[in-house]
Amino acid sequence: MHTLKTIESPDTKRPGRIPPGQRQVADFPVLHYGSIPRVDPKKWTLKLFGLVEDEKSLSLDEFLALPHVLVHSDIHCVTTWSRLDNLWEGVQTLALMNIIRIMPEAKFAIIHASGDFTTNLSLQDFFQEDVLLAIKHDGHVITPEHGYPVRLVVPRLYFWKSAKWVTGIEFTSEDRPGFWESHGYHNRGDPWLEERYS
Ligand SMILES: Nc1nc2c(c(=O)[nH]1)N[C@H]1C(S)=C(S)[C@@H](COP(=O)(O)O)O[C@H]1N2
Ligand SMILES: [Mo]
Repeated sequence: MHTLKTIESPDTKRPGRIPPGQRQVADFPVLHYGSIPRVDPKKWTLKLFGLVEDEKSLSLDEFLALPHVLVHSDIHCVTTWSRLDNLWEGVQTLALMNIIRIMPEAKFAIIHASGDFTTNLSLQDFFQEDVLLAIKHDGHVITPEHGYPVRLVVPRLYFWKSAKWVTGIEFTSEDRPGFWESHGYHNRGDPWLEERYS
């Protein structure tokens, strides 16, 4: 069998893995604003747009043809639950660099998801090696409530940055607060610094 490369998110190697103010859970809570979209995989596209040389719209088949990796990471939700040892499969955001040319003026990625949800990341945070567009969690296709068909996973920031039901990535020169960031959440969200609210 073909073995995928596994990337260890650096937080999994900390001697104490639970950030301040968090508690460990064994289950996998479901949290989001609005209702769970029913995404038709045949119609799903990933749009890469904004400050790129050629905007692209990938079908699910085209997206799945990109190289896959595994990422071992911890989840820290701002509502204080942490879920350790998650194994994600998907496409590293770094792999997008091979299919688009991002303009030098671009400094931020705005992640777009079903139902007009957005979240913002600096390109520095977006292009860490443990950040991926995930299709599987712990060996199973991601369920509709957790973001089927494709969700972002940003292991080193609070989980609200990990947009479910991703539909596009926009590259911008100016930062633009996303949904939760406009509703009082911190602009960056580092759990080790307790960047919870702004
Ligand atoms: N599209 C979308 N993605 C989202 C959200 C949302 O409201 N819409 N909520 C975020 C928040 S606040 C959290 S805590 C996590 C929860 O992910 P889970 O339901 O898989 O645990 O999803 C994040 N991704
Ligand atoms: Mo959240």
